[in-house]
Amino acid sequence: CIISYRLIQFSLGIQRTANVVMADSQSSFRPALLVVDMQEDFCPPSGSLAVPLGRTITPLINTLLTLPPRTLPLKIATQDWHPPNHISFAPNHPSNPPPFVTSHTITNPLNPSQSYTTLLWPPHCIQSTPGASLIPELSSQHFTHIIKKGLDPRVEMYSAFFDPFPPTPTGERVCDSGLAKLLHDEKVTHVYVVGLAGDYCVKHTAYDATKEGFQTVIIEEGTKTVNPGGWEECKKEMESIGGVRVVSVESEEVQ
Ligand code: VGL
Ligand code: ZN
Repeated sequence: CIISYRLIQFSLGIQRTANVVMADSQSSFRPALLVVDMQEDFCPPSGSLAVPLGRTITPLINTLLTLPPRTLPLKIATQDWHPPNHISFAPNHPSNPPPFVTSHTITNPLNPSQSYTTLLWPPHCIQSTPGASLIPELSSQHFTHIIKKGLDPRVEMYSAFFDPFPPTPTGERVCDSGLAKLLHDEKVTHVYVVGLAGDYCVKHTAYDATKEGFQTVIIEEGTKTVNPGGWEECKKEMESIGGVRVVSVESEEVQ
């Protein structure tokens, strides 16, 4: 089909980028694929926080996962991995009616003067439950690393890198998944992000990837959003404010 044809073109684009950039001794190209939160609870039909059409991106992700290590050396899965008392779960705030509609203020455990208001969600991806497992149709045998996120009950963690609060002056953070260190240690230059959900965890993961200095690309057909109507706006924000490139494998090759 046209999508898989374009995807192969896209993959060849990654290879071509590698060849071109490596020929230029000034720079290098070492890509990593981040597959964000492809978990049962984020997928229809039975996920507690199912993203519309969430399962349908799996074939495209599996095609990327079968690229050989010399083309794509790092293939990293992330898993939202919450304790039952996590702050983002609506029922943990009984004064609020569930879910989505209500918001809650989260305060920085390391600096009580910092706080922000955010959404609450149905309980999802509770550690070691079936809902937290990666969906079985994902070719998980190809992952080189699996990173867990959202373990601290006190803070939200959409990004696979860090909680949303800035580090303290001494560099302390509430949560650090170790992903930044892994990518820096591996001398990664480019990060390709796919998975769920485009308007939450994929977006915040991509923002942190750019802040960490990686050339960051979201593959549009490799993600789905909680709010499909907001995707065009979301893309504009990510590109203009976040420095993230959003590419469509249907219409564009990596260059
Ligand atoms: C996510 C809401 C809550 C996500 C995680 O993976 O996008 N969304 N927790
Ligand atoms: Zn979550």
